[in-house]
Amino acid sequence: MTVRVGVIGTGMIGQDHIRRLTDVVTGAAVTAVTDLDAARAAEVAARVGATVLPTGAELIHSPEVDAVLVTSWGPTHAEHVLDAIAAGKPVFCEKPLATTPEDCLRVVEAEQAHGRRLVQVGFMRRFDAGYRQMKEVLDSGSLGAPLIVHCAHRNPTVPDAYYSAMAAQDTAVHEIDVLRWLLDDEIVSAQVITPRATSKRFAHLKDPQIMLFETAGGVRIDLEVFVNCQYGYDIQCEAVGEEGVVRLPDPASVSVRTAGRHGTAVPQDWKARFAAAFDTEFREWTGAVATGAEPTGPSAWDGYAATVITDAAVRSLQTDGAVVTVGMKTRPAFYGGTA
Ligand code: NAD
Ligand code: ISE
Repeated sequence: MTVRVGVIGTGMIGQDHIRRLTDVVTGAAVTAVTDLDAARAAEVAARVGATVLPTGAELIHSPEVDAVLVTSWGPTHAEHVLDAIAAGKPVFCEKPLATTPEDCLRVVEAEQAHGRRLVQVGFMRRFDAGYRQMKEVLDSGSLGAPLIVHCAHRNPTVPDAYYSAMAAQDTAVHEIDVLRWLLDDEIVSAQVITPRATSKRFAHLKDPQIMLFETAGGVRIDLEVFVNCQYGYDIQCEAVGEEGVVRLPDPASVSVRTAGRHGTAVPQDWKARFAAAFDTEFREWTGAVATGAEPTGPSAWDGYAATVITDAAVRSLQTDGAVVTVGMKTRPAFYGGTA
């Protein structure tokens, strides 16, 4: 069966996922698109032979659409995801699931009322080969209990519209999700402290930021978010256990020796760094949809958890580094597991 996907939002990542669904993933086709910018939607639709529909609601309810991909702006996500649940259609929503915990909970409640999982949230790091290898090692117990995790999330630069709270909301949110999954543990507090700011940023921005998280099990996490590091897109993660350390591998890259130096390339953006993870994410999602199975990737609950933890980090940033307790609801049995 070919899964017919309708895409809401044909901007940067929408176009990348449309290319992926068309050229990389087998068993899927993009049959309908919509965008507030009708000209952009028409141009993208023409590339893949899709129909342009005027609104997200019409796309979701179209008989040409089996499953929905939401790649519009964050504040519009909840409305489209709720509409897809009401239509009983599987929906893949790029992060964030919603921009407020309340809207995330509306999705969680609607999905439970529907009775089976329909929602997957676009936290693609869970599909990255390196993070999956790290999880295997941690789950095997060979390192004993994890104690500390050191992380860094560095971008070469960000646009002028990026503001300080986005370091948590847009950037660290990926570590927040992947660390809950890696450790199978919940984050219970957040603290954000700011060293001297780099001169290579817009004046309004606090960059870099150091984020400290604690889990229910007592693991301490430190995360450097530095979005104007200049040299590349660099993701680091090292978990320290009682009996050893596991480290995220750098992406495979040839090593070059020339002019008295020895080095390897650093990716320049997240699209290149996580290209294979995005491919796997969509292969697995469309594979589940094709067989009528529930999605196994990040759930609506994971989307809720990420937004609540992100909010705690933003509150800490806004209160000069206070330690903020994460006020998360109890996880419903519907979503299984602990984190
Ligand atoms: P973008 O601005 O390039 O594209 C968004 C598009 O959605 C625009 O064309 C806009 O006109 C359209 N749009 C907005 N609201 C709409 C609505 N209600 N109906 C129809 N069209 C609508 O943004 P982007 O960079 O592609 O980001 C989109 C989403 O993807 C964001 O939520 C962002 O956080 C997420 N994202 C995720 C990753 C990742 O690594 N997983 C990376 C980048 C972006
Ligand atoms: C961007 O929005 C993403 O989602 C990327 O994956 C992330 O690494 C980057 O820092 C964000 O700005």
